[in-house]
Amino acid sequence: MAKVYFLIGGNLGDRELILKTTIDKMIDKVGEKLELSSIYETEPWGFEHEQTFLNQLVVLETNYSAIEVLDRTQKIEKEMGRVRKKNRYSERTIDIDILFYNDEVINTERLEVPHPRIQERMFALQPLNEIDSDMIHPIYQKKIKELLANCEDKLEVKVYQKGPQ
Ligand code: A4P
Ligand code: MG
Repeated sequence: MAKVYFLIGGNLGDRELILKTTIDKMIDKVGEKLELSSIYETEPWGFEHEQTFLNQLVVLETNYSAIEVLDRTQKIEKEMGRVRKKNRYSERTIDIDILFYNDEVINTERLEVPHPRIQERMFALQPLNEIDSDMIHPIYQKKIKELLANCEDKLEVKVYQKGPQ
């Protein structure tokens, strides 16, 4: 059994309904729900767009390997109508990122775990901090609350709907 932390989010369409539907599909296809964070409203990181994101942390327990989990979450992104654009960072209906898979470090062409940009992003650190502030990042060997205290990202991240959902 593996404990997997996902950050999901999007800034197009009915953002709240898309989060809820995505979580239902993840529970159906990936694993059992352990925890959900509050829903956060977050300014786009890395690009400009008029519509803010809704982001949420999802923690599941799964029997699937990390790459099988990625296959399954990418299938869900497709079902949810995600259209990939050429630009590196762009607007989207839903993105499902694997932040942590147990405390494993994975570096393959398709999959990097822990997600390489957690420490630069308040929209990832704040929901992580809500759920597990003492968890140790397996590469930096620092607690989430320490990464949060050291993060210089100034983009706005606010609670949109307080959890648990
Ligand atoms: N991939 C590698 N590692 C992972 C992982 N840990 N989890 C590969 C998920 N996928 C992983 O992803 C590109 C490729 O990353 C996948 O094919 C997979 O094999 P993608 O979903 O096609 O593209 P993307 O998400 O647009 O690009 P990227 O570089 O993954 O961007 P990020 O880091 O996901 O950032 N601002 C706010 N406020 N909220 C957001 O949620 N998200 C992004 C996307 C940017 N700005 C944001 C937000
Ligand atoms: Mg992504």
